[in-house]
Amino acid sequence: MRLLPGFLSSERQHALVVELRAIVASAPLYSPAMPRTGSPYSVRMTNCGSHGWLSDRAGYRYSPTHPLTGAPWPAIPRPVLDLWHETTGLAYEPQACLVNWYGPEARLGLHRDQDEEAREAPILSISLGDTALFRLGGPERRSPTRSFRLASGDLMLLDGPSRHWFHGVDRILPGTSRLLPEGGRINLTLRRVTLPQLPMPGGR
Ligand code: MD3
Ligand code: FE
Repeated sequence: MRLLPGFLSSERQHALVVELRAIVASAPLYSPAMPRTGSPYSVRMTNCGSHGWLSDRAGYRYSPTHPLTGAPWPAIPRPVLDLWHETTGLAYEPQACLVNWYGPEARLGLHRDQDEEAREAPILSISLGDTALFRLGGPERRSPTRSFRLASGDLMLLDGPSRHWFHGVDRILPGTSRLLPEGGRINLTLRRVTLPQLPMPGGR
């Protein structure tokens, strides 16, 4: 795992918020439901990219369209794609950009990200707005965990073994950022879903 605290200047953070307001205008935030029980998450979500992550009574999956509007997800904005290439050094693009919106009471229970066919592709997380108390465990649910804060402008790159570790958001620390006038936290999670084409030896 690579934590990149303060990676984004305040100008870059503001530019991302402008892009996100346009995304939310065409792909509105919604409250996903937990598999089986159907109880709502406290986090509201939307997506951009070709593959949007969904949770509902039927389970978890990637979908090309918004569950309420039926429209294709908006494209991942260029500045977000630039961050992926800049931090991963990879030539292939991410396909999913999950937008998680946390109000002051929202949290995300301990879980693993395992709905992707591209199991070894890294995951990039971008934090904006209020600071989160984040928990990172290990390969088993019972593995020891450590907690740290994710502040506005911090990036986290999950690569290698940490890609498969348990993690969650214990709580938001309200009033810790002035980036979002309405308060709250936005996390962008960039993922590759299908296996990337392997580069050919010798290129072309
Ligand atoms: C550690 N989101 O959407 S991002 C998720 O802050 C999710 O909204 C959290 O977990 C959030 O699935 C955490 C950081 C993150 C993302 C993927 C990971 C941490 C991770 C995968 C493995 C280990
Ligand atoms: Fe996750």
